[in-house]
Amino acid sequence: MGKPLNFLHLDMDAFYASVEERDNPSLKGNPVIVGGRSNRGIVTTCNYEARKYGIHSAMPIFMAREKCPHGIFIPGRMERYQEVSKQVFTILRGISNKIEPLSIDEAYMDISNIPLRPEQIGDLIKDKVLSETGLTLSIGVSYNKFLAKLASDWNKPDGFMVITEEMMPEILFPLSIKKVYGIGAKSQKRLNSIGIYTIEDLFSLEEDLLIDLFGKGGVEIYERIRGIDRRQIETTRERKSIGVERTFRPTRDKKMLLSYLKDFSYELESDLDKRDLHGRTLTVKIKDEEFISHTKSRTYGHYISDGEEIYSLAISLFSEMEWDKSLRLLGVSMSNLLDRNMEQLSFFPSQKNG
Ligand code: TTP
Ligand code: MG
Repeated sequence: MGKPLNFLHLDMDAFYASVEERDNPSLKGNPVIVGGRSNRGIVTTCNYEARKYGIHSAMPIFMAREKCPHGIFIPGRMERYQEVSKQVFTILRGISNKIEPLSIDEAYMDISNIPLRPEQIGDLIKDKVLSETGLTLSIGVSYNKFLAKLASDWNKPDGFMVITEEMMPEILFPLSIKKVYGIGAKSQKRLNSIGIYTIEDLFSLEEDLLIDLFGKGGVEIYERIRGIDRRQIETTRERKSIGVERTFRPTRDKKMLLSYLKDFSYELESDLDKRDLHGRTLTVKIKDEEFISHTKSRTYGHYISDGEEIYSLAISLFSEMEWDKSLRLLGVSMSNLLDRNMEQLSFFPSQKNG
């Protein structure tokens, strides 16, 4: 039988570009590139039409223009993508609330309690997302996280792939080593230089050699390509806090600091939205130029997730903090979290503790 196929990973296809096409159907069929406002910027993403010209994320815009002069270049509307992401996550949560969001367009779903075959679950998710948002996504199902994520990337766009224990490890052999999480561009080069290009090549390396090359990460790589991955899906309920913080050049300019605080508050709102959480305790953290940290927290009588409200509460916490040196870090976080769907009835009658 093989191990149960409890892990589903899904990822929206050419997400920002697809949202642009959906909102403006006249773009359909054209290469659409989303990215920087000027030629100096970089490509955030592009649709599959544009990928035919060799354009990809992180490529400089001027280069993309060279490759595809008739492409349609769009600066991008982050707020809109957040909004659509929220819509997608709401649909997903209607199917199962055992969800671990990974990014704006990507999540794991624990499907162990859904009494349907993986193909049926895949169709259900795809149909619902397509009918409610007009967007397509790709899905991978397997017996662990690593393989589910690899599977969702198998036949994008609108892909669906199942990797069972019986298919392992041979199914992975032809893939490039860059498909292995933890092998970035640099490591890829280093491995290429010793003649390792595919997962099959990688498979022939001893664990000790991988440890020499990648440190502790080497063990992970050794295990992953053999189908060993013990990570569980961490649904939002187990999270203790969620926050946004960033380091910057030391400054004591209050206006600037408040504008950071504002940005972080809205980012926190969107992170909470994505995970369908709200919280009762807000914390503001600062670190001064001498690396001394301070935090200030307050617990409120109601649950909060609205960016405007977070911002105004964060301002009062911040103004109560004492700091006389320049600050190099600012952060806001929410704890005492609660799943907003805690009471919501499950979509599937036989789903237990779902
Ligand atoms: P991805 O899922 O990596 O890319 P994608 O959805 O555009 O395309 P694919 O079909 O291959 O999944 O990223 C999701 C969104 O995140 C993407 O639409 C834009 C954004 N993004 C960045 O902002 N910077 C980046 O470097 C990448 C890769 C994506
Ligand atoms: Mg995507």
